[in-house]
Amino acid sequence: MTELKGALIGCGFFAINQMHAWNDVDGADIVAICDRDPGRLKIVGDQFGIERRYRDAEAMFADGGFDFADIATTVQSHRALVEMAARNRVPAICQKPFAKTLSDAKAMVEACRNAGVALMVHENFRWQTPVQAVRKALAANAIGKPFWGRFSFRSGYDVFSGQPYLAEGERFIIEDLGIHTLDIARYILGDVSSLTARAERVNPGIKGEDVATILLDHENGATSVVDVSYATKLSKEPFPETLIELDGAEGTIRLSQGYRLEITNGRGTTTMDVSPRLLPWASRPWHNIQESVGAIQQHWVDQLKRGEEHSTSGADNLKTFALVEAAYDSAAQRKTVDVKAML
Ligand code: NAD
Ligand code: 89V
Repeated sequence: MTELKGALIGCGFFAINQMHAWNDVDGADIVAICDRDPGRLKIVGDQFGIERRYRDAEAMFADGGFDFADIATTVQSHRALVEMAARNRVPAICQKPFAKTLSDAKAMVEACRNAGVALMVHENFRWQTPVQAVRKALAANAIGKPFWGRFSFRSGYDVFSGQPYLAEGERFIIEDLGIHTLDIARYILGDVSSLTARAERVNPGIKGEDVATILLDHENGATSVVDVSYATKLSKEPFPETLIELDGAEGTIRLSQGYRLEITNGRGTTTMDVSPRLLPWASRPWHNIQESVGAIQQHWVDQLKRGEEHSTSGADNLKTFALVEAAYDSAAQRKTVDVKAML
């Protein structure tokens, strides 16, 4: 297989997972890295043996010599860096959240479309092994037509020590974590026509909301609830598991804590262990997320080589990002928001 050459921008907390995963991916290697912080550049460059190091992304694009850019910075720089990739005719992966606003995200999709380059959002949660197992069961018609769902992420895990910026933004859980849960809801039950949300802050030590409950009307007629919390202290901490309940005309699917999948239908009940693999470089409890990073990056390479659209292309992710904006709007105005009108 021809090796694609990649350049990674942003050598922070999460990029370490992406670099490990690039080592595992078939068909691509990282040949250059960039971070404006020299300390981070040295840590990642030394750990992964990357000689080409840049503090300025413009300088890295000017030198070229790579087939794609993997943007792993925080959201503030996403639009500028994606547009830089487009100007240089380089396909790009952009970490979630895609952009600061929906209009920025639309401009980014447009820039890449005009440049004729692929754009994928690193929205990895739909690639988690347990989520894939739920989607597979539904596709195999295990429960007939689904009419109701719940996608739930409730935790008391301290995410702030690894990612201090999460405590500082005006927006927190919907933008950072709910975005994944909303994407899973779309992936499993299809696109959303309207949405109603409530949000609140329980932890006084942070700026943004850490609890949200969102009611989704799916275009296929199903209703679902997305509920997310970082203020939920349980006897057994579930981080970072997304729990899923689906009711269909002919049965039910339950993905419960401990990666246990239960399917009930006319043939009885089957229970499966759908735990993610613990990769050699991974660590619990993050291994579920870490495995999905490898899966989405392999998908990037495979689709790029085939010249086919990615599952979480920029265009697809506009529909997830719109749910985030709609949720904030709905919670602030206490009204139902027409999501289709936003796209
Ligand atoms: P971080 O702050 O630890 O790292 C970001 C790095 O980017 C920093 O080292 C910073 O110096 C660098 N940077 C910022 N702007 C730059 C620019 N213009 N040019 C060069 N370098 C620049 O952040 P993080 O926790 O690693 O998060 C990065 C992104 O990953 C965020 O968007 C976050 O939401 C996302 N994330 C995704 C997942 C997931 O599962 N998909 C999990 C955690 C974080
Ligand atoms: O996946 C993420 O974006 C992370 C976390 C799981 C901690 O919310 O920020």
